[in-house]
Amino acid sequence: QQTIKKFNRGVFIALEGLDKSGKSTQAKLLSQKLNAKKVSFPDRTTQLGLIISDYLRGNKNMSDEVIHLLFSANRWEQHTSILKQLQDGTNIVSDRYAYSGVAFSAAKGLPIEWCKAPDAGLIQPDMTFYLTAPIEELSKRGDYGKEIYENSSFQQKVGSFFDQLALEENFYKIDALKSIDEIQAEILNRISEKLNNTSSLQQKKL
Ligand code: T5A
Ligand code: NA
Repeated sequence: QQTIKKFNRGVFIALEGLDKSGKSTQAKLLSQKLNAKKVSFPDRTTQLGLIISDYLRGNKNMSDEVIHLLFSANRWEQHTSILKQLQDGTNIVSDRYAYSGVAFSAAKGLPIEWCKAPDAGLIQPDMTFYLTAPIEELSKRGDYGKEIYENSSFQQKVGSFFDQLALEENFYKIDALKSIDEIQAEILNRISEKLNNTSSLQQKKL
């Protein structure tokens, strides 16, 4: 927190990765450590979020294009609020963000540039942590398989698109098989390392 106070706005951290890689677990811990506001995508509390949730549970059919645009719109719904909080000096931790949108829809066969387009203009996270591990290991975790995307062959494809996106700057790959505490410590170390070496935070857009 000491390190973060030197900036004129809050820090924006995103957690990304395969299903059951531990994003929500880490997002919760991290938001406590950074005294940050936690946001989650999909945000299932809005009207759009409820439709998305129905789709994920297999209760509603939609074309790949339509669900992709809804996921993006569901991020835009929160954008003004995220921007405002960052400007007010609040740190934000996001449990998934636009990279999930791209990786999941690209894995269905939609062109990657098409997938990125509706998120263009959203604020870019200062750091994105990508939790990854072999699908066979993650699929042993609690509740796996309840939603439509949670099958191994699809998750493999999603993983290969995440690997591609993770080559972008400010992405940090994390071994999701480490213990919860080890992962948390690694994330916190990376954050202090980066912020100690940064004099001002640029506000970049996707
Ligand atoms: N999606 C999402 C899109 O297609 N497009 C988009 O634009 C977006 C935003 C729902 C789906 O939507 C897709 C991606 C998803 O398929 P969701 O609501 O984030 O996304 O899904 P959830 O089911 O909530 O979350 P995940 O399934 O991805 O799980 P998490 O958050 O990665 O994992 P978590 O923390 O809940 O942990 C899972 C289990 O593992 C244990 C936990 O205790 C829990 O039981 N665990 C560990 N076990 C051992 N070692 C560790 N280090 C562990 N960390 C956690
Ligand atoms: Na989650």
